[in-house]
Amino acid sequence: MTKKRVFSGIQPTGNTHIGNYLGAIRNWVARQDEKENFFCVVDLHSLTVPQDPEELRYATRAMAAVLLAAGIDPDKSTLFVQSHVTAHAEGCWLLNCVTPLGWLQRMTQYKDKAAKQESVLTGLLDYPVLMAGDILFYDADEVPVGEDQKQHVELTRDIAQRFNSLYGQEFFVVPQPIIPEVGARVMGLDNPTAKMSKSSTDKRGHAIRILDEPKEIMRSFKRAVTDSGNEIVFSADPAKAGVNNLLGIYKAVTGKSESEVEADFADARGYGDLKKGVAEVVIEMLTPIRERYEYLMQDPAELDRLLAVGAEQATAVSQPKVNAMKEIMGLVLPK
Ligand code: ATP
Ligand code: LTN
Repeated sequence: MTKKRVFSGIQPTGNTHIGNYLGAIRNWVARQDEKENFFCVVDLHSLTVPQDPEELRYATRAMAAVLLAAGIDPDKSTLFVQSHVTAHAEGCWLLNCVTPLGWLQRMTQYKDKAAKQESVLTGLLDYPVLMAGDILFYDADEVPVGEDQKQHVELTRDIAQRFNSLYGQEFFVVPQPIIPEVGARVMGLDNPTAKMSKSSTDKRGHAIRILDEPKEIMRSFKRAVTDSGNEIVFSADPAKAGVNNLLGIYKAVTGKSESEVEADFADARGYGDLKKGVAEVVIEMLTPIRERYEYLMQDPAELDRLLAVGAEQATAVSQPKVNAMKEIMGLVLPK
């Protein structure tokens, strides 16, 4: 049986956090053997909000190192940087010309991010079309992402179906979002009603970053917002969102069931013990990743070499697909 093809991406905006790890990266690593994998550091997506050029350049290599440190194996998966494969930007234009504007204006991520910008860039609105291309140019069957990206994968399906019906053939594979059962939506420690996000990590106490030192992880959990009660149980009560988030993180990290998690904290003397218990399992999970990251970042030439191999493999798949699109759409291919 041929393996299902997987595509996923992550922005090199620094500050990779446990939400990214539990919601996405960990699941990419876990299923690497069963699938044919393409993982992409989506630097072009990062440009949709203003970036410092030097920081973006650093963060792109750093993100590749984080993915390798987390267990992405270049012998099993193609790991590459989006801008190294020109088919993405080229094919995005072609998809722009079949995507109705109204579909993009309805995207919740666009509305949220646009509300935070003084001047909204065209690229921010077009972000989901670039993402659709990432997925469609590889004929990916599955797209493992956190909950917040579900709407973008659904839009990708709509764009694929529209193209297929406009040009009268099954040209694009219509992909499925794969959302994990646990860890799909880790909330901010400072505000458990908003998702943990890279762009908010400048605020102290918002996120646990993958590269945080143990002391910092413990400190951030100790500061996490909870409530004035002392009951340590899973709950849908909005007033208990902080405790629920901490228990959810513990559950995702340990793989235990909800009743096992609650049993682990049955003797806790209060939220202090809960925070310490969660911090300990997170520190244990992240320490080997941080150590491998530090090792990999000592050899940027080797990182660049791995990314060049990845770009070549990715180009071999996506450029022929974009060329075929051009042909279907009526463009003359150069001889
Ligand atoms: P930004 O805040 O800059 O938009 P982000 O934290 O959402 O960034 P992305 O690079 O956009 O990070 O997302 C990478 C992957 O991590 C995606 O699959 C996304 O769904 C997942 N992800 C992001 N935040 C969370 C979260 N809080 N919980 C679970 N998964 C998440
Ligand atoms: N928008 C995604 C990142 C992303 C992506 C993709 C994810 C860009 N292209 C293709 C899956 C497949 C995000 O995580 N914010």
